[in-house]
Amino acid sequence: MALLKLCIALLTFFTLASSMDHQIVLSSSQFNTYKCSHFGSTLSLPNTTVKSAQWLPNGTVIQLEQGYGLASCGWVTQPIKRDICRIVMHVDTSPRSNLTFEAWLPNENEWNDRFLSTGNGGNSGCLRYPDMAYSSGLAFAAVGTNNGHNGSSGIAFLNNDDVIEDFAYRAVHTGVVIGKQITQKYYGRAHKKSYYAGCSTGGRQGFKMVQDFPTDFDGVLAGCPALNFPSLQSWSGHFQPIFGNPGDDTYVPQGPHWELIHHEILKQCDGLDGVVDGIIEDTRLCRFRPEALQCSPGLDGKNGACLTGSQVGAVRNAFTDFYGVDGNLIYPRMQPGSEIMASEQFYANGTFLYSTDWFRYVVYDDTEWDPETFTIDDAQNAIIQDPFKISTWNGDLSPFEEAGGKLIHYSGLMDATITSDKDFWYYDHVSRTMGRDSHSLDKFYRLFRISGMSHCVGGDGAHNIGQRFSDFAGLDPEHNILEALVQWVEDRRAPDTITGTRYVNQSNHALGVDYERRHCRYPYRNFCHDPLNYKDPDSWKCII
Ligand SMILES: *[C@@H]1O[C@H](CO)[C@@H](O)[C@H](O)[C@H]1NC(C)=O
Ligand SMILES: *[C@@H]1O[C@H](CO)[C@@H](O)[C@H](O)[C@H]1NC(C)=O
Ligand SMILES: *[C@@H]1O[C@H](CO)[C@@H](O)[C@H](O)[C@H]1NC(C)=O
Ligand SMILES: *[C@@H]1O[C@H](CO)[C@@H](O)[C@H](O)[C@H]1NC(C)=O
Ligand SMILES: *[C@@H]1O[C@H](CO)[C@@H](O)[C@H](O)[C@H]1NC(C)=O
Ligand SMILES: *[C@@H]1O[C@H](CO)[C@@H](O)[C@H](O)[C@H]1NC(C)=O
Ligand SMILES: [Ca+2]
Repeated sequence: MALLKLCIALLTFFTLASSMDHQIVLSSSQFNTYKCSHFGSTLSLPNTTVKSAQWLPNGTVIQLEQGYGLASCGWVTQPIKRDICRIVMHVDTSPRSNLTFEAWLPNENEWNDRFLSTGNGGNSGCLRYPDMAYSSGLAFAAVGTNNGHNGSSGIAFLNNDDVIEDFAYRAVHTGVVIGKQITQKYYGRAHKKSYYAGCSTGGRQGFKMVQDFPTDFDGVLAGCPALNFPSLQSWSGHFQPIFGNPGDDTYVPQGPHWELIHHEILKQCDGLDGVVDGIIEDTRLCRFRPEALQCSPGLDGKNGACLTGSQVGAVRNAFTDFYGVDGNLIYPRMQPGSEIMASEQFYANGTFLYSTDWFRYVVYDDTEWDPETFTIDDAQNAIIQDPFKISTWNGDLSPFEEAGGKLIHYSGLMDATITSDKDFWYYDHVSRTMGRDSHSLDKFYRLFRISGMSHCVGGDGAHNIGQRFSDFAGLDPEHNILEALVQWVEDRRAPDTITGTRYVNQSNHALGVDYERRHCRYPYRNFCHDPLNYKDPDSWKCII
């Protein structure tokens, strides 16, 4: 308030001065510039140092400082979508760890009275600038952190539990605690509702907050979450022993072989939802039989027209649930439909970067650990270690429900990075743990299965649901999953479906819409009763 009074006094002074000598006029951008930098220079919060505070007009392209927008994060510049006050801070979370933390605050007269925290991805280390631009563009007061270290590598975890603790939960939670105070101080009034939006590791972070900090958010949007995190690392790594290296008889090279496999999967499963359209609506129903691709006697399959017995065996293993030393499920099978992208990511070439980092820098603190030696004993070690319960597997969400929270979980059914089977696995775990059927869970927790969506963005189907700016298809809550969450929290209207859009050309939305499809919430599945008109959303029905 004191700051506001000061600003008003200043404004009055300049207005008076200008009316006297007709020379000095303080424009609204000058006012905002002054307000933002003055706010930054007087902000005082525990463990927090302000590095910069700058008002930026809509359209500004931020040149990201190398330290924050490290090349490994993939972001060098970031255009913003409305006027903001950008505050960059350093926050000490412990003597051995710290955050880079940013708040992007819309102008006071444009702010929607909502607070929103973004999350991260992979092992990063990377403040998600595109999500900051998207949510502040939608008029949220947005915050985000670098999750306790810089860059996409996990090497900062080596011999430093404090950095792992930031990564597991503390960075997001600290950012929320500080971010809410900053929001209140900047606008002179508190936010009305608080939201979270993240995908992948960001999805896991959302669930972690729901599980452990149930009052941080009124609404949480968690996509393609990296749940059961240590076991996910093992799952990613276990493709190495399954496929081996180029030259091994189990190895399936990138290119024609995987196109053949994808084609066969569609042949066996695409029509199960009522229409052959290149999209599998319910991957659970797909029990792919790779033996259909077995080479006839005398053929070696080198041209990619068939698979050898060893290759068929490897493919069958990849599409089989992965069990551990005690017979417990470590992670469910790779999901059918995702195989082309998966082959480009990690089937092709054995080791999966992220799992190597986790075993080297967290499980063993051994920079020489060799991913080719991976066995289920390593998976067991990762399960037992589970630092700061990063597994994020608590199935009791009742504190969040009792606090009035709403949770939207979405899952891409072409996800090559984290099999979507784990989403049903977790949802069913919640159902059993809380003793609630899906009708009852619907009151606060809904899981939407987005057919034809890859990991968080992109894919072959109607994957544009407004989860990120790249996958934007309108602001109305039916087409925008973040606005659907807002409507659920604030108007108590829960989404029954989310309409996804498929564009004629995904990199050029201006070329128009190919089709829209309403995605169902689990355990409903989408079925087409009018296959000749499959592009019409009304040709589909959510059935149990
Ligand atoms: C991340 O980079 C920023 C900017 O260069 C730096 O201030 C900060 O200390 C770095 N954080 C860590 C954990 O190294
Ligand atoms: C920001 O600028 C773009 C491009 O001029 C415009 O389309 C958009 O509406 C502006 N955003 C706001 C919130 O004014
Ligand atoms: C400041 O950081 C220290 C750890 O370095 C922590 O113990 C303390 O709780 C923090 N203070 C606040 C107000 O968060
Ligand atoms: C932040 O923490 C990292 C360790 O993760 C350390 O190397 C760096 O010096 C710290 N930065 C500051 C400014 O304290
Ligand atoms: C395998 O992965 C390594 C490291 O990511 C990369 O340098 C190499 O080019 C890849 N090889 C193939 C055949 O894709
Ligand atoms: C889609 O649009 C992009 C960008 O305009 C263009 O480069 C690409 O060729 C288009 N793709 C197709 C299949 O038309
Ligand atoms: Ca289909």
